[in-house]
Amino acid sequence: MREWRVVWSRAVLLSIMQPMTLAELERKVEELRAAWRAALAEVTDAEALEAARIRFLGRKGHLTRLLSSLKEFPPQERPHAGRILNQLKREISQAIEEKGREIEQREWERRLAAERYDFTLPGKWRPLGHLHPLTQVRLEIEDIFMRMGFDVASGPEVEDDYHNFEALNIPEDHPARDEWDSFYIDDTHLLRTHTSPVQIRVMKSRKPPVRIICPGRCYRRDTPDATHSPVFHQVELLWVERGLTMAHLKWIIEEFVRRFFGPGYEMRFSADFFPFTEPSAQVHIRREGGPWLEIMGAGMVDPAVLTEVGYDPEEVTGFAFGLGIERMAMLRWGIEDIRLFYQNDIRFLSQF
Ligand code: 2NM
Repeated sequence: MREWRVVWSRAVLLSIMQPMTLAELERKVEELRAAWRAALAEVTDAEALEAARIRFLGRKGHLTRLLSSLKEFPPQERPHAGRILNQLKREISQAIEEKGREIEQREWERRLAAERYDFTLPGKWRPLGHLHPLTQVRLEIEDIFMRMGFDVASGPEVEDDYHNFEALNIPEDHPARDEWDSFYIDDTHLLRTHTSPVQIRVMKSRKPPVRIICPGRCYRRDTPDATHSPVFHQVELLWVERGLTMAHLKWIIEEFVRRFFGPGYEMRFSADFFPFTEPSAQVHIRREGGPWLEIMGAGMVDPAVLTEVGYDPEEVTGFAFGLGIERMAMLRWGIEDIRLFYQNDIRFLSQF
């Protein structure tokens, strides 16, 4: 048996579907405009606005559907049909943009009212601490010498006679021991009077070349006054290597003065005596027209000290110096009483 299939031609379809007339389109456009205005009136937030946009302008939206019927109008009616549809489309698009801005503005105002941040108010003052002036000076000195290739070494503050005195060529009953009035813990232990014992320990544990600085706390049994404190801080430097001379020592000190105090200082070495160096010197600096200021003691390490730590003084030489951190700080800032550093008076400390 033969099957029959009905084939609908475009012409037949159109005649059945009865294409829209212009008047009908105008009516629909007006209905849609009214529907849009009603929908818009209901919109109060961004989500609702987006939903309305999709309903009217989306791919399957009311207006989009009407626009796609344009092609069914005879060519002479299309311009008019297009115009009224596009007018509505423009109205809707503009309304969406305006409403969007309005919603954003209202949201901003709501947040301003609710959160009430006033960015023009002055902030709360939170004082920031800072390092103690002696710490600042110590770190700066460490930095200067580390850049020149020196290691920072440290050791015990409670020392024995041997490391604090004997190894440094200061035998018992030597009159020089009186220069370092010390705090003894028991018969053979004391609070170190300088950081030199650290250098003895380092030399005994390493082969030359040795390039170190030893910053640290030291103790001497002094009566406190403007320039003496029973607790104070030192940095000692030591360089031991083949061929070192006093000239190298002078260069290192000159370089230190330039970096710590700045340019324009004159330097003077004068003879002094320390049991652990030979020759020994004290070092002064002065600025044009200013007074000479003593900044440190220095010298070539005594052959007896080199021998004691197991080095051969025929093979290597060394130089050393010792400076007081308090003294450096007092010179830098014009502080006249060493005791100010230890009184923890914030009016003093906060100036640095
Ligand atoms: C100073 C002055 C001169 C010094 C010497 C040594 C050592 F351990 F190498 F022998 N350490 N520190 C020295 C030399 C210290 O202080 C005013």
